[in-house]
Amino acid sequence: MRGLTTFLAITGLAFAATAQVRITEAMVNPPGSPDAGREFIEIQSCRPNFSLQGYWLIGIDGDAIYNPGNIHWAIDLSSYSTGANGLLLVRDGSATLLPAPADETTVAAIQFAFTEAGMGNDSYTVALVRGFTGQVGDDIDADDDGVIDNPLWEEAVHAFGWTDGEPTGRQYAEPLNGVNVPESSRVRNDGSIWEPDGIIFFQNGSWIAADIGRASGAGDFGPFQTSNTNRVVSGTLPSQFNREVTPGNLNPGDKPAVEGDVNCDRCVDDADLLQVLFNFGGSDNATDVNGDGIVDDADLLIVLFSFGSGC
Ligand SMILES: [Ca+2]
Ligand SMILES: [Ca+2]
Ligand SMILES: [Ca+2]
Ligand SMILES: [Ca+2]
Repeated sequence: MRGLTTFLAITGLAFAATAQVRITEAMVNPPGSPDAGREFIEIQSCRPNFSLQGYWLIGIDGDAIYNPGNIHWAIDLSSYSTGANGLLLVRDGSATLLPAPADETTVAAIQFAFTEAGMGNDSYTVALVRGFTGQVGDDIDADDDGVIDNPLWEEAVHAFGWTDGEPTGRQYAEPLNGVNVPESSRVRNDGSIWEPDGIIFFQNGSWIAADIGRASGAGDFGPFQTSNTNRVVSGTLPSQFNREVTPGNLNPGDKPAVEGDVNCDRCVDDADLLQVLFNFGGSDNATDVNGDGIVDDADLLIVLFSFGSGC
């Protein structure tokens, strides 16, 4: 009976799309200036050393003076793979942000990756997409109403965004499978709106978007910490989290990538096995563990050899 129950429970999961890569942390507006050279975006894959062929990070302007929907910058991640812990840290400079990234993390240091002035500190969206077909300066929102009318990607994977309190400010993260940080949660006592400097996503589904300052004794390159007051929290933050910003390191409470983990719960068990079996002979991207375009016995063997890992 237990087998049948498990089978039925898994059947529902087997067809749920599971993103293999997520944005895990970003700092758009570091304390002090200039921003450029000290910003970062961190992403994590469910499985280690994951090829990012076809993945792009893009910045989307939301402020009226910059044309809402304008592609501000676009980074092709195709030549990168995540590290053994699943992390890729995208940096716009080579000077290390503290704490230093883990040895297992892949670091992509690209000068002016987010433009020479850095990511916008106003109404702004950052998205992770697959199959980006546009270029910098293209407009995904011709009439600036906040609704995407010109999608330039095959698949929207994850995103975050916010507005800065101006009525014409736009954000695009929710239709990109991401999070718009609500403006109603960011009202100061005097009625003005504060914009987050960064966001941290945790594997338990919670996230925090907050102002970011220097930790005690920190210089321009960190360590940084999230504000105690200007912060928006969704869900229950992990008990291990103590306000730290951790570019290129696992977020507190999070687990590293696990070989053979198909459904992204950082544990290889019968759920992963069944997902491979249900997709056997197909080309489901999430289930194609070795990335050769087909779900077959090679993928099955990887899952079997990893059975129990991370659990
Ligand atoms: Ca910035
Ligand atoms: Ca526009
Ligand atoms: Ca799993
Ligand atoms: Ca395969």
